[in-house]
Amino acid sequence: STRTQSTDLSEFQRLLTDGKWNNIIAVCGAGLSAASGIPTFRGAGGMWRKYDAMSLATPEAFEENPSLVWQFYHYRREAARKALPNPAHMALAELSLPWRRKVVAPNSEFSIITQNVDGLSVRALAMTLEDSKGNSNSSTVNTAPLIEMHGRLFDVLCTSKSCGYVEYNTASPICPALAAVEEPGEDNALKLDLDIPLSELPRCSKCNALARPGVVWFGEIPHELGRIDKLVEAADLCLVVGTSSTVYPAAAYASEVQDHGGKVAVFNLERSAGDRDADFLFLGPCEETLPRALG
Ligand code: BJW
Ligand code: ZN
Repeated sequence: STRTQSTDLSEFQRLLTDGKWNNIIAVCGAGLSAASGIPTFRGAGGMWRKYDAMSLATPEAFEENPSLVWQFYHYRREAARKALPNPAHMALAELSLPWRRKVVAPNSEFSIITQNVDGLSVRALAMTLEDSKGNSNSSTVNTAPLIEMHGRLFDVLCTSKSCGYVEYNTASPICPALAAVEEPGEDNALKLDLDIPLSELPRCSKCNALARPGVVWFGEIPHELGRIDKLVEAADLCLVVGTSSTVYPAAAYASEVQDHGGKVAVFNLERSAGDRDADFLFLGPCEETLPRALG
């Protein structure tokens, strides 16, 4: 094809405000939270060198060694608790406000579909709403939808099928035994070597069965796929932010948008899967490029 690719941020900004977009979606990944100090899985700044995160993020790993997997998620929960939203989260949160969108991308709807489980996009939205209280003359604001398709680090899920209770729990540590997990050293190498008995791991507060992190592991079905499919089908502009675009189904959304005639803008520190076909490619830290693009 003769698709041409632009790397011009101000051209993108002009196109955004020319009012021709009806439905904008942002498909986000770990790179969005990198500047908040949360390690990515793959690519530049990717961590978990000692432990292969991919081999810990499976139902099989949890079945085999729940103590190991809980230590990993304890570490992840601590990192997310200490982190703050960065300018890229804030830029997306601002675009979620109707009066902001009126200026930046007139007449459009907007939704955020994030693969991240750290909760930083939700916190950014709450902060933005708090900041802009004076701007709104009603007490409730219809912010754009925000879908956390791979779940949340602070959801704790009962493993008993007959119970299935989900609790939102930000306690640190989530159970006394996990207090003994060491902080990672200089090299960020995790030491996940405690052998915690099942009875001392997090338990369901309803039925006392073993609990697990409320995240979506490989082979499990991501959340709200029906709602996401509708948003992807309707999208005429897809912002792909800080994802390696290697994990499905999220990795397919951008090309689905292009297949029905929409445009794609990729914001990534480095080259990533599918970016050859992007209509816009903004290489660099998204905490710098995204606020400029949406500014
Ligand atoms: C920066 C930056 C800065 C750095 N600024 N950028 C073919 C089709 C469909 C499915 C499959 C398929 N083949 C295999 C599958 C199954 C599988 C899959 O995709 N496997 C692949 C490895 C091939 N998928 C699944 O199992 C999914 N479920 C599923 O398919 O169900 C069946 C079904 C679905 C739909 C319809 C019908 C059936 C579930 C996937 C669950 C993924 N879970 C994890 C763990 C979550 C919990 C946890 O966090 O611990 O999710 S894995 C991990 O990868 C995590 C992430 O959300 C996900 C994506 O990673 P992400 O966000 O892209 O991060 P990175 O690290 O890869 O990339 C970061 C990027 O940022 C890099 O590019 C950097 O350059 C960049 N960056 N700093 C901008 N400052
Ligand atoms: Zn239960």
